[in-house]
Amino acid sequence: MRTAGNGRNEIQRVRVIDSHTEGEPTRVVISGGPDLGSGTASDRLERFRQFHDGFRDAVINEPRGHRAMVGALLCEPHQERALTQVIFFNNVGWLGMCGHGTIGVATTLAWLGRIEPGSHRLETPVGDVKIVLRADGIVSVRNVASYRWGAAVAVQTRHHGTITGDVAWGGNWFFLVSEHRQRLELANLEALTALCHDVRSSLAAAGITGAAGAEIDHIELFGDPSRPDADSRNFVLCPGGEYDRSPCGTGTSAKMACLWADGKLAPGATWRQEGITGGLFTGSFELADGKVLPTISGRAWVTSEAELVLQADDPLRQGIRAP
Ligand code: PYC
Repeated sequence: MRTAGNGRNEIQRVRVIDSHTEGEPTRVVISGGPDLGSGTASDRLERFRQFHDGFRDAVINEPRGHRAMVGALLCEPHQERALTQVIFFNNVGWLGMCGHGTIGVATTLAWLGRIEPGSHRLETPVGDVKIVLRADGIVSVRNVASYRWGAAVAVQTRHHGTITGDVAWGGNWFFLVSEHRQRLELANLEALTALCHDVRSSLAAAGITGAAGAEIDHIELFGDPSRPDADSRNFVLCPGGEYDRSPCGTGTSAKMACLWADGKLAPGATWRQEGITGGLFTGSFELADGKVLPTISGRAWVTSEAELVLQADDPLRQGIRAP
């Protein structure tokens, strides 16, 4: 960490680049982050979790960030063939993978002149992903293998009756619901958020999980698209209680795994997922070992370059921790 000061008020400076991917913000830490030692991305994530949770709060939460922001910490890769390691984090914890965040990282590295159009490999705590940066700025992400874990799982919720959905992995755990009787519009944000919270807590109370007891911490609702070039529109509630402004890369991966399992989408066919703010991800997949290998494409735009300042005597040096 880069620090400077007079000892009484030591200053930590963290250089970040912010972008949004189809509406959803990513804050890439370029320098000033914690030293997480060496090893794989999951080794480093463990150290991040154990010893540097305050850094996560300082970078993401107010007053330097906001609840919807996703952070990306870049680390030296473990394998020679990889470009970088990336650990994604949010207002309450960590993400296994993040589709919109990966597009944000690629766009940020291109902005810095660190990558050229072409293909690059990134290491994440849940596996390697491949990115292809095109000359027009579109980034494709070949995500980790995705699969449906539970089909038509019914959960008795506290306030919304029985809700049925699929449990699927797309780099994070999702509960995907098509029958929800809600309008998928931002004007209906409060009701959508309340429903998703209810579903999430009801899944946990009922002991419905992903593989190995993993918590299902993303709830994804589907409805008809509003744009003519999309197949579907979604609303995704993220673990920290904020909604994804983008169509959610890992959620779109989970969706394609379910569509394939239902015989509704074939390898190589295109799925165009609209997000709740109107952005679009284009997806397709190949099959490998009975699992879906999704590719998601979208665009990010850099919104700011900044240096965060963390002063030792600032009572909010570590931000306002999410409740
Ligand atoms: O794009 O995968 C995604 C994502 C996960 C949480 C927010 N965005």
